[in-house]
Amino acid sequence: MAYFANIPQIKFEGKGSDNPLAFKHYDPQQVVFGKTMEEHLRYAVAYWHTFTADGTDPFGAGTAVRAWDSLGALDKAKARVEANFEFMDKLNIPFYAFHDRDIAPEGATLQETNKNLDVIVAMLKDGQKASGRKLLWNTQNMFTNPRFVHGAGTAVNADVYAYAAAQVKKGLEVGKELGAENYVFWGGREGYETLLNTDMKLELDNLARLYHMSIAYAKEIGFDAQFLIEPKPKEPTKHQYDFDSATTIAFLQNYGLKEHFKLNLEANHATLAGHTFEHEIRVAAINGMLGSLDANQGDMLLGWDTDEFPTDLYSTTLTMYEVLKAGGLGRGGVNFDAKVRRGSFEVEDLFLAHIAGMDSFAWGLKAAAKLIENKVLDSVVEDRYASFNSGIGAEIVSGKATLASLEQYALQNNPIVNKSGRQERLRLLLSEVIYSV
Ligand code: XUL
Ligand code: CO
Repeated sequence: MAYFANIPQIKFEGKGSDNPLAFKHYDPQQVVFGKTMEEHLRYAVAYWHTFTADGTDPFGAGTAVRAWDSLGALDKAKARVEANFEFMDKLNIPFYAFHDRDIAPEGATLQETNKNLDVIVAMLKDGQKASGRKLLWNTQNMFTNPRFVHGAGTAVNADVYAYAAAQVKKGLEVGKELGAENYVFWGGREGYETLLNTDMKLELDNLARLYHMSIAYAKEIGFDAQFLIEPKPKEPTKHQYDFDSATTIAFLQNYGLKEHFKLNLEANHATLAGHTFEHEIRVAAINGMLGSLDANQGDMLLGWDTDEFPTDLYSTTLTMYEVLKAGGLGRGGVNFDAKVRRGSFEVEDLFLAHIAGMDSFAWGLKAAAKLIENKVLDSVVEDRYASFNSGIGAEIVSGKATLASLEQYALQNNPIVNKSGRQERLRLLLSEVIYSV
């Protein structure tokens, strides 16, 4: 069955086109900064937002109108698999990503749940083979079911912890079966509400134990995906343990896990943590931990994870600037962890939203390449730190300087002369580059 029969194949038509169902910037084969756009961006569809979610919010029922709405649970899951590959083909998106519970319904027991999963995974495997589309990553949903009310890998109840471990084990097997490039851990309930009833140390130790067991099992079954942790500071719990890049890296280092993981960074999670997306990417990159991106954006006027499709060109440009500077995404990609607004309930909106995100990131990629090729920011940064290239600065950087030698220098160096950072000028230059590509 064709689920999107009214939607044409989405093609690149260029900047002059006024066809809403066409790309104006994303030209997969166009070479930018030494690689095709397709190779740089490695776009992925987020299964949960695109095929599973229906627009339900805390105040109202779902609004989405989908061809599979009236089907029973397992038939619905099967229809979504077909829709997934048709959707990826129409938009020419190479990857997809899912949680276990997005793709198949839970049964009455873990055995039944795993059986449902097996049926759908077999279908996904066939779909991947027939289409050449691939799995960017899979993960386990250990936050929706009420059993995870007090956590999963940080559960207060050992029975829940054991269940979570079983779910991760199955997730790793599914990832191997489908050749996932990465395997994600996002700690939806790995945090706490109040210290009055929480043993933080035990929870963190247990979380690290779960990760060590996962590494061991992946090795045992020969699943060689890159493991990723996705930081988020809050929501659903008040204090999430993987708060941001820096906190997560420190956790991984403390528990001897750093070499086994990289980070999956999400724009709206960064802003919830009080950071920009580019800050999170820079922190990961300078620590050798940049893995993959969940592309979306928040809303300046709302304080929660709104997961909007990314259309802010300043953000997509600065994001791709960080990615290019870091040497690319490697096995990672740009996964649209984004949902259409509740009012955008038609199937066509799913396409329009992905086109908006894909064009905005392609635009950002072109602008970022130009920023680097024209040394727009590099020359400013080089000049700003030039005092560390010679004289006393070179002595500091080489490690020769001591407190005594620096004191001797400071005592006779009067007055100190500083230069302007020229931030406003740079912001305008950035705008000029974005609108020139
Ligand atoms: C939640 C979120 C998750 C992860 C995967 O905010 O981003 O969907 O991407 O569990
Ligand atoms: Co995400």
